[in-house]
Amino acid sequence: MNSNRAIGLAVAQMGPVNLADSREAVVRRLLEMLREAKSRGAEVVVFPELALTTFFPRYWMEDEGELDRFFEKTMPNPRVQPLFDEAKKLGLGFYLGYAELTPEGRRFNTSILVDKTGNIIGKYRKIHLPGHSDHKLEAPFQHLEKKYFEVGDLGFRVFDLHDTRFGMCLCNDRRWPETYRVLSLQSAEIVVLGYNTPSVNIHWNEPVHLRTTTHLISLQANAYQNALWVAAAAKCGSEDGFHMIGSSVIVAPTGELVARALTEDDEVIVVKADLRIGENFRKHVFNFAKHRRPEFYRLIVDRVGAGEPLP
Ligand code: CDV
Repeated sequence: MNSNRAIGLAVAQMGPVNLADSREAVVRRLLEMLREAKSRGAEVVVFPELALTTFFPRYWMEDEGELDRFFEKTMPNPRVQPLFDEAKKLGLGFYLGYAELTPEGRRFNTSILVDKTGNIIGKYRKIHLPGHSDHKLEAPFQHLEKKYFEVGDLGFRVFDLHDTRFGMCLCNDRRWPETYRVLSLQSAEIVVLGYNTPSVNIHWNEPVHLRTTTHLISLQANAYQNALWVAAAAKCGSEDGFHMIGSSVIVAPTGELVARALTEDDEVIVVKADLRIGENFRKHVFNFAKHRRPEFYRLIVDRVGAGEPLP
């Protein structure tokens, strides 16, 4: 475990990636933020979900060939290699979200954790896929994660990086308490995640400000209730006219916002995350071994949807 019990944690928020932007151009932006994060004391940098492309699930596509251009068949690959090389040179770890196409032709919304030597030490495939798989002609845009991705098959696992225990998730996962609890039951100290959250809800007339409110509430409540740090990186602003919320944040185990992005552009926020704060909560109010009562939580795993009350 990390002996000084503090780690330089950075979130590298991204402004829009438009359809016409090349991978090379996107990677150049990531490199710039990597260097800035290093100069400001970061040891690990968190990039967004589907960081290498525009948020393509907003577009209806029937042609596999058309879809393929948004997916990475290998990781790293020549277009993304400069990011791995620079991170190794700088001695930085990072988290990166991208669309994964496996050799068997399976598609996942994926994130990886890379250590300071440039090795991939962890992979996560998104479990809570939001949206729909049908073509909603009446909607202003689509949210086709259920069409373009399979449900992740790797579970919620933890990975040790810089002597700190990390858990990963992606975007909609951050709204589900089960995500964090499964990770905190494996002693996660920091949960890292990327997100693309459209400002407009295509299902009902949700006031725009609620998109940011519910984003922050989800992160803050779950950081506190699981005694861990949360670092969340947005891709935001207007991608070809489709706006997504910003408000990338780093949240302490107290539930407090310690850093928050001010713009909807590429922006780096950094904190020295004191891991002892989480240790205190885990020793006392959230001492799981002492206080949890799983015999009363059975419904959480036995039932999926809400049903009748127990007899
Ligand atoms: N990319 C996402 O998972 N977005 C969802 C939207 C659809 C609400 C989110 O939870 O932010």
